[in-house]
Amino acid sequence: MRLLVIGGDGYLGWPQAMYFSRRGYEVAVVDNFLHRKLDERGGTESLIPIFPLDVRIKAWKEVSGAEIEAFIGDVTDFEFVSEVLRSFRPDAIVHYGEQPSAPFSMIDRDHAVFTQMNNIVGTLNLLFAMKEHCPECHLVKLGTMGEYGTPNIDIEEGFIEIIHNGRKDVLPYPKQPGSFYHLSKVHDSHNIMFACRNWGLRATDLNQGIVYGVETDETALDERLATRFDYDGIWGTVLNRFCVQAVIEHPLTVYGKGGQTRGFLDIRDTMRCVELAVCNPPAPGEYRVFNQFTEQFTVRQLAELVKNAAQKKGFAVEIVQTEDPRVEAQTHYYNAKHTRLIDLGLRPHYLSDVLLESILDKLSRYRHRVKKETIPPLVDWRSTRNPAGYKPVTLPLSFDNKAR
Ligand code: USQ
Repeated sequence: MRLLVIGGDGYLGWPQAMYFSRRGYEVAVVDNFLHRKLDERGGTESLIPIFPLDVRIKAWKEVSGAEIEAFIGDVTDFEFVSEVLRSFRPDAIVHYGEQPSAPFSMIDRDHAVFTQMNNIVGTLNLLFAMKEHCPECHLVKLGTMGEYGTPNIDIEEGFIEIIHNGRKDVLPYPKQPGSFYHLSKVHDSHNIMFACRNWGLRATDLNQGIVYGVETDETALDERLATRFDYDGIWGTVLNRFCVQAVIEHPLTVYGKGGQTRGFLDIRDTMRCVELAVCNPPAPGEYRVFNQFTEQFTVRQLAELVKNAAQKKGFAVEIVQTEDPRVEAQTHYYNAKHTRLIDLGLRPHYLSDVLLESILDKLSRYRHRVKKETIPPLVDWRSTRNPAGYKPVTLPLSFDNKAR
């Protein structure tokens, strides 16, 4: 099977490409190095050193004997996407290639516009290119649990049955996202659903929760295969941030009351969930949604778990309640369904003390690389002013097309 991973240089995309390659798929990756570029511009950096894509691909060949092809370019460029699909002819496309950060999208107008243009135009181009060059191909698109927000009722997997004035229908679940980034994923979902209905394309929208973890079976094979690990106030997600904070004995930054509840999953389960989606494609014309997470936690629960694991390792860790920079419910009802991937065969890796301790062990080897000044959350959801001199972004960013 020919599989294209868009965003194949990223935190999830790179391990996903190796995961499929190891299992006999013919894999190609697409990337424009957006995250590496934005790191350079913003002074952020992966905690774990990451090697240039060409070095990664060579190392993978050495270690596994398998080839991964690379297409360097931007999916907001329609000619480029068309050419990739025309020449590679994928059976499935795994689309990770978007700007992934909510705080980034809330910096100011520039960053909101950049996020939505980059994400929505990229996905729309892909849909048109699929229609033209590979209409049978299965699109597996990374969406987010954040599309739903935090409603005061159970969250279903994509659709909800509604009875209104005596009539019944199954309709898309209401979307109440909490940032311009999460909104970009909502808009993508609508465009993908429309393309399936209108053109008979097939797609799986994976509404993924917050991923944590440093290692997969493949990244662990060689240090040149490591994936990125972000911990700063823009790119780092909550549990990964807490783990890095713990190993430098920085107080754990719980925003507000810490009752914010979200779905979480281990990075190794992301790999498997995407494989399950790819191996069980929907029918032509079908648009389906899987809620991709394995457990729910509040932010405070996570802070307590990290604190306990860190204390066992001898780190002196405190939890501080800082002012919440986001506009979000700090305590709320949350019960999201997530059975469809389990039904397909997912066996989750649940969060445990042992796992947390092994993550802390690994991270502590790199703690000298932490840039403490990047940890505080500087982006204020209530303000439309760029708070800390983040450089303006415009599309398209100019990229040198080297596999750096
Ligand atoms: N939070 C803290 N302290 C921190 C960082 C975050 O209390 O130091 C809180 C936030 O206020 C929020 C929650 O933790 O309530 C989650 O924040 P996050 O930064 O870990 O995650 P989020 O911004 O929602 O976005 C991340 C990924 C995104 C993905 C999404 C899945 O960046 O790409 O789509 O998780 S989900 O959250 O399910 O929508």
